[in-house]
Amino acid sequence: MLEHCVPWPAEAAARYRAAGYWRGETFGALLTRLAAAHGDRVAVVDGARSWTYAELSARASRLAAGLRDLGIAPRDRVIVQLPNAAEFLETAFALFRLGAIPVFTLPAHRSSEIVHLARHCAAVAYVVADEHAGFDYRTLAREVVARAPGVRHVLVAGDAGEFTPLDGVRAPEPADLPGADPADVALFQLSGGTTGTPKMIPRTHDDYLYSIRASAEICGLTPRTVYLAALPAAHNFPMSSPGVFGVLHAGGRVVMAAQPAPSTAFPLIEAERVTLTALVPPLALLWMETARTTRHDLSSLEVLQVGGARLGNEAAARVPGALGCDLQQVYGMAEGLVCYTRAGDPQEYRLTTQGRPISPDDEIRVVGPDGREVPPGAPGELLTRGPYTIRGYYRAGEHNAAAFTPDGFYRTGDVVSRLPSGHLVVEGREKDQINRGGEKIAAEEVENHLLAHPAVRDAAVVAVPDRFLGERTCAVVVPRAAAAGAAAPDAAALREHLRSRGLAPFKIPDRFEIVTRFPVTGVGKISKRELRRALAARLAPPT
Ligand code: J2J
Repeated sequence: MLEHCVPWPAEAAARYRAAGYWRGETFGALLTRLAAAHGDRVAVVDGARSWTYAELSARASRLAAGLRDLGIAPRDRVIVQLPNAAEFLETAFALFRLGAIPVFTLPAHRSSEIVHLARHCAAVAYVVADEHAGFDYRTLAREVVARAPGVRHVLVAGDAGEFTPLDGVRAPEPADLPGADPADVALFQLSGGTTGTPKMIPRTHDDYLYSIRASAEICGLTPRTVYLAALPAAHNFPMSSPGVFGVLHAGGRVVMAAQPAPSTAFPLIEAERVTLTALVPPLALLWMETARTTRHDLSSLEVLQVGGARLGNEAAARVPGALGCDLQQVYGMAEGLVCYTRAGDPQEYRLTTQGRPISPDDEIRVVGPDGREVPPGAPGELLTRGPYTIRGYYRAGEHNAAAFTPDGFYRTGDVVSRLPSGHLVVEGREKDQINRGGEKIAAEEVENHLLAHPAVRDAAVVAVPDRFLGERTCAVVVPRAAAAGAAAPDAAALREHLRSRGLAPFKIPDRFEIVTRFPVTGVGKISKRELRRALAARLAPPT
């Protein structure tokens, strides 16, 4: 396995192979197999473009050969920051075929995240679109290459400016490519995180393909499936649960939506006869609201998956009536474990639980503060290990010691209760993270950026309840004592400060509260619990 990654113990790996979970196939080989089986079928639709499986495979090989000619080698890390477009799949499979390792970042990430990641994994290349959603990624790329000089190539889909156009990289002919070891890292996902910097999640061909194959089966995907990629395809949910890769695995069709708003998604559902898509709860609410008055025909939609944050029971019950399709709840994490409600589950479970794990070999422990398992049905922290859950983050020895138990269970930081049927209900969270409608924000990361402001003495970032997003972010800031006559910072100044530091826009707090001191616990630490309670009482809309 790639250096600085934590492999599964040999005994566990042997067990997962013997059970048939890890099959020794790579993503590159998978696409070859798919092209042979479904060559003339359409794999991906993006606006006016559509590529068959044979075309996608040929393009991926030609791009892989071109990347190799640029000097990109097996195991090199390549930061990929592409919106939902056909090139997303082409680039991913080109890197898989070459044995280079994509680091999938979100279109919303900015220099703070990209520079950190590029340095942390010594990335040699960065792949972006020219523009997306009003943002020019070439500007970002200029900053990235200046601050992370190891990035030798910037490849741009579209108008490349001074950089290398992706279109010019493809070799005229596919070539023999080195390929990859199925037990090695195929790609990096990013952790929602709880620490000062985003953590990188190494996923192997073996483990990720198992989760994709099993997800496709649980979700009943077939070559008839038409999947709308509405959430950013780089995120683990629309990538693998079963997501774009699961749909390709089943021989289905992926329809790329540039953004998830109903104004973009509804016409695509109608035109492409979409059968399946995945959303986070706030978007599901928006879609339900918009569907009331839409003139678009959504009748092809069979299943709406909702996950990434807790969908309220009341909203869950409204999905079938509002959108004319079944609801599937998905509770997953880029670190591994994914739970689904199943079509055959009793209705009550489909509406009120977040499903049960993919694999019979997903080990689940629900523990109290003392680390001992709580009685069935009682809430506790979820710990898990299994055939597609990582044993450690990339280059994160110290953090790994806290994030995993000595016997390899991942501490999810989620508070769940487990029903006798094995279904999990997500009750809350212990980790210091804000889940802003499915977008994860590590409090410490934003706090560190705030502390870098010269007029800030202390800062705490906490969640406040929000009817639409579930949670919004509030930064509570203690200014330095009227520092030599300098004005105390206000919300606008702090917002601008965070923006200028290149923080992804979704991490910039919705609200700032300037206070003179924090509530402290008995041992003198900030009591975030107290802060949350005080803010919730003051800010929450009356229910
Ligand atoms: C409550 N909290 C949830 C749910 C995730 C499928 C689906 C989602 C993700 C994802 C994913 C939740 N109800 N239904 O990777 O493959 C919160 C939990 C969890 C964290 C993981 C997938 N579904 N969550 O959201 O890595 O707190 O993955 O630990 O972004 O989201 O976030 P992330």
